[in-house]
Amino acid sequence: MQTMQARLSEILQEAKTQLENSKTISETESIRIKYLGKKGQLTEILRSMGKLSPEDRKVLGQSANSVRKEIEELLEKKFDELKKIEKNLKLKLERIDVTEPGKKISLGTKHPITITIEEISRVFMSMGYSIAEGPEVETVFFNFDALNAAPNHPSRDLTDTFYISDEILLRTQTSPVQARTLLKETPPIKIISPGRCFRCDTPDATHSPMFHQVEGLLVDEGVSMADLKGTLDSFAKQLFGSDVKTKFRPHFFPFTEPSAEMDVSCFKCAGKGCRVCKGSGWIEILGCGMVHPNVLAVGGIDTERYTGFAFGMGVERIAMLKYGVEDIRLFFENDMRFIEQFK
Ligand code: 2NM
Repeated sequence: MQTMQARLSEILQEAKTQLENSKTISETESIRIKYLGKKGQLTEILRSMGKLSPEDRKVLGQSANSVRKEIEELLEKKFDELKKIEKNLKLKLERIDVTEPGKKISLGTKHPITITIEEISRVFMSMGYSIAEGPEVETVFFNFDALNAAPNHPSRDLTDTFYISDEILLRTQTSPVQARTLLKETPPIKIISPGRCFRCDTPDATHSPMFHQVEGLLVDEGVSMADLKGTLDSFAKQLFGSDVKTKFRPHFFPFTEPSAEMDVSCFKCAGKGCRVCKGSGWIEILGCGMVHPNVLAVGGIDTERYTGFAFGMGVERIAMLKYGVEDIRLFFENDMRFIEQFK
């Protein structure tokens, strides 16, 4: 009984000294466990009191409880103190020096393909065309069937088109946007559809499996090939310079009849013949034609009342010609030294 009392004051003294010297929360926690934990020194004493007489148990119990209370209070004080120190340290470490000069925000530049799409779009918007958009993942129906491409048309081949499934593919041109518009709207229709297209091509200087197109469609009463020629000649003059000439050569597309390709006189050498026009004085820039009645009919358009023209051009090709870029792959390497030259 006497020794247990002595042991209690010893424990209190020891705990006090250790807590005074404790410098961290985890160290303090070990002290707590050492004295008050399940197998702690004080806990042991409280447990062993069962063997004492009731009178002794009462006296010792009171002292043991007051020692426990005191240790608990010291622990709480210590934990509070250490938490405050840790918090201050954290605040000090995380302090922001608001007087430091800010980080420079570097502005990006528009991609040359974006610039070219915007230039082409601006010309057609000035003529009253609106911009239509549609999905890059398309149905075989809108990409081919609705555009009068025969089931055996070579462009439908698995080696030319990226199929997702039998019915779903990556659009090979933006004309499905126009097929969708024909179904949705009634004439007069006057739209262009800029956007990304996909074809299975091995990349080289002039081919990329991902590229961009701007296509256009106009449907109204009394639209003729003369309207097509006037529109596209005006477009060429606005994009390449008012002194370029245009010429139309017969061609074939499934979705137009008759179809043509349009050349512009070389804006580099004014038609004399140079590297850009490969000596011919002319540069091919787009395909066009009068919309095939089958295409109008699928779109629910009355082919007795309405006619239309359509055209399509490759954006990369036009950007390469305009900016003198000799390799299409440069557009997609994302090398800022290249991209930044088109500010
Ligand atoms: C071209 C060339 C000629 C074209 C046709 C249509 C539609 F949907 F109206 F039938 N959209 N685009 C077209 C016509 C596209 O690209 C070389």
